[in-house]
Amino acid sequence: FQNYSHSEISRDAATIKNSVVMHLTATFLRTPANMDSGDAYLASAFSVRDRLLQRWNMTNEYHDRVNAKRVYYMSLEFLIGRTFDNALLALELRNEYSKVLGDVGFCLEDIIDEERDAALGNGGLGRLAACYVDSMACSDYPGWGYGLRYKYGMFQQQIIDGYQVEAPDCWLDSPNPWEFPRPDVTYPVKFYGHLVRVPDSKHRFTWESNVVYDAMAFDVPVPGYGTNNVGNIRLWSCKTNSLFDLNKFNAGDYAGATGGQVAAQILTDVLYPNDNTNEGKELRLRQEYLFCSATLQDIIARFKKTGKPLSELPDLAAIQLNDTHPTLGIPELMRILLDDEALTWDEAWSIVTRTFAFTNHTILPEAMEKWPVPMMDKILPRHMGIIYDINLYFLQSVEEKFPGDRDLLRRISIIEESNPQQVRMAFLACVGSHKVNGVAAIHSDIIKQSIFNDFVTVQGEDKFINKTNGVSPRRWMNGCNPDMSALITEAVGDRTWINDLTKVKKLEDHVADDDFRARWSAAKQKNKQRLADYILSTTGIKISADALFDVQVQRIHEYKRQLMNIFSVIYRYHCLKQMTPAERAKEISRVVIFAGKAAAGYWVAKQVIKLINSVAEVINADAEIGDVLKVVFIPDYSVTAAEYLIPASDISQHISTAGTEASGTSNMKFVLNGGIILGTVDGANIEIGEEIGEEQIFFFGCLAHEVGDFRHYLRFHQPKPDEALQTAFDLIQNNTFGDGAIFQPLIDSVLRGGDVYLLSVDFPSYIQAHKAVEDAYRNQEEWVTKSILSVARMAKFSSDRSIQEYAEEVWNIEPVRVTN
Ligand code: 26V
Repeated sequence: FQNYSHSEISRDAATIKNSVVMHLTATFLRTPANMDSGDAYLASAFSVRDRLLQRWNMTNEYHDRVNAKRVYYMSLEFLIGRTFDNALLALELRNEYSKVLGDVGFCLEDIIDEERDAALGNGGLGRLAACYVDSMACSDYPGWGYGLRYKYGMFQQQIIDGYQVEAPDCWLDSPNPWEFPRPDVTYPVKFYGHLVRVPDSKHRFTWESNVVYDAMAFDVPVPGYGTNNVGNIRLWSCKTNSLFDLNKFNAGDYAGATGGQVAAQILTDVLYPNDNTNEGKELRLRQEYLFCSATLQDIIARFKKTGKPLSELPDLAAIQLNDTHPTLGIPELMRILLDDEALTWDEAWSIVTRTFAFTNHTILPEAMEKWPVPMMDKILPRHMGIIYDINLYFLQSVEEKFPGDRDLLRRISIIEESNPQQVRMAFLACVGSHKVNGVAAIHSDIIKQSIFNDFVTVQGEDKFINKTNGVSPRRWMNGCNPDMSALITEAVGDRTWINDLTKVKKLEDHVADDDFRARWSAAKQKNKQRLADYILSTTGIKISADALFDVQVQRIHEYKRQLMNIFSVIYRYHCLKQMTPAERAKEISRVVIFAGKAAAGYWVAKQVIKLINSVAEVINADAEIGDVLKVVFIPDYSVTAAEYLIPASDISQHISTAGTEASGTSNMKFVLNGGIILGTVDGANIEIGEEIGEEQIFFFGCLAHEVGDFRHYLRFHQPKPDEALQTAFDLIQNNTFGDGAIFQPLIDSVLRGGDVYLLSVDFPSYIQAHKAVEDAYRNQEEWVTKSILSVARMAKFSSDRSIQEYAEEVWNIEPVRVTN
């Protein structure tokens, strides 16, 4: 193997064909004569992965050789979606594979459709992680994602009788071409047990326990577009071999012998599908620790290969915590440095705080992670001790700066003095990190004024920064919207905009070009027809692609206010019914599209889904209304469904109560695909408005700083719904959409529950905003102008920009161009 080199596999049709046939016959024991489209997908995917593997080896070898500083993005969620098409585009082999597959009678689109989503995430936070590793790969940053390989990802949503029903996501039932098992990369992870102090040491313990699990690595390649760089997401799976009980087996107790295996597997069996609520389940804590321990052991093992002293770890590794879920990485690194490496506390703490940084993604109180001290102490006795010490030294430093302020110490302590005591994970993450960031400007301001207010006082303002989210132009423009992308390529002159989105500015030069505008509209129209077909095939509902497509797709949550949206649909239905046929004929036809999952235990959210489906059923069957108004709930929202939906929207709704949506990322995706936002002054909507200009966005509703007063007022006063909202309530209550009683709790959440999300406050301006949208849509010429100008001004929202900011201001890493 002396002359082994990474020379590229040839890209001609014959080579591609040979490699597909080789995999078909040798990997899957099929022949060209008996293959179906599933076989064709697998064989093609494996042949593409050969190429990725080659670049992947080259990347890692190169980074090792030059001792590149790496960033590790630790996240319990990676919402990846499909990989095949993404990889074909990255390798610029899409046309070649299309031709080769076409020659044997397959259509590439159908083959692509054979792949199942990797849905290892709930929503925004998990998808952001996937966009960020994509950007690292494309921008040549040496970066890895670390996560868990759940056997069951995000549940599949079925709609039965209008209700959500959950089914398991068995995504690993068929072979997964996009993962490489690494049995050689396996680490033991301990739980429970007891501590023995190492004699004559202050901070050094031996942790003894018989409960040891093995975490084994699976690597998922992240193809970089326009570069040899291939990133990696390393996912841990709980392995079971060491738990096989030979004594029981020899005694004939076969089931008992593998009992340990069953218990071990559970740790990585299932993704917690609970977006934004912390349940405090013991299994979740064990899952988080398995993840953190395996990841930190792996990072240290890689660092040690450099032969450098551990004091230099922060020079070669940066670790980003994606929310508090991986926060145990902080005490875990302390444990390794103190107990295994025998460093002093101060040495260890300096290394830890220079290595970690932390991103906060929500301020909803119910999402804040807290763990009962007794639970933590039982499962992770060593870490509990380390957390106590971290807290002790931290509080001592606070006391030194602000002597005698007992209330400050109580407020800022990592340990909450409740019964039982709780570990506040956000505070632990903050104390153990050198930078803390929010995900949009407004959100980063809010966290400084609320949850981290005392920390700003104690640790200084500079530690708290903003990194506005972004999304990958590869998947969310070039991949999902080929026709619009071709127009951008034409305007820019080449395809470089895909890795440098500042170039879309060039579109402004074409905004007055009639031919260009016509093709821009035609691209949108084609996407709308594609979505109409998709809706017909998934729901049986026939819609007209000539209607205005009004889309709200995201997790179902009270703060996102899908309820306000459906109330407005009901009001609109009422208005249409009052009109004469001649009047109705003058109205803008509209299709209101919803999709999204509710957490399995979130009853109110599930009732909202039922209400949407009940309203849809009545309106869609009303012959008098016809195409003027249609309502669709698309089941089982996913990354792949989003790739159909987003390019097809005319307007999309991002209507959270001001101050509650940290950023939102689909808002960026819709506008990047020429859609217009109807939204509140919240999250990244605000910055999108600043970039594209207020004429290009429809804002409504109260402002974040007004929310407190309204809520306070509504705690003591019944809300007064305006006529429109009252009309919607009346229609529901007089059984227009089936038994109104089942929806009374939703109405009561407004009328009797304090209207926490301020539906009654924002409804009048919401209805006004809808009118403004319709008026604007009537003028199609102006609408197209808005659409083109919006895309032209959206460069800021590429995740490449976000990642560059993190790299320069948080991680202190530089791009490394991988060469042979
Ligand atoms: C919390 C928990 C609690 C424990 C169980 C599992 C679980 C999963 C997720 C969460 C909180 C997720 C917070 C979140 O997803 N935030 C969203 O992050 C997006 C990316 O920054 C942002 O665009 C959204 O506005 C924000 O809601």
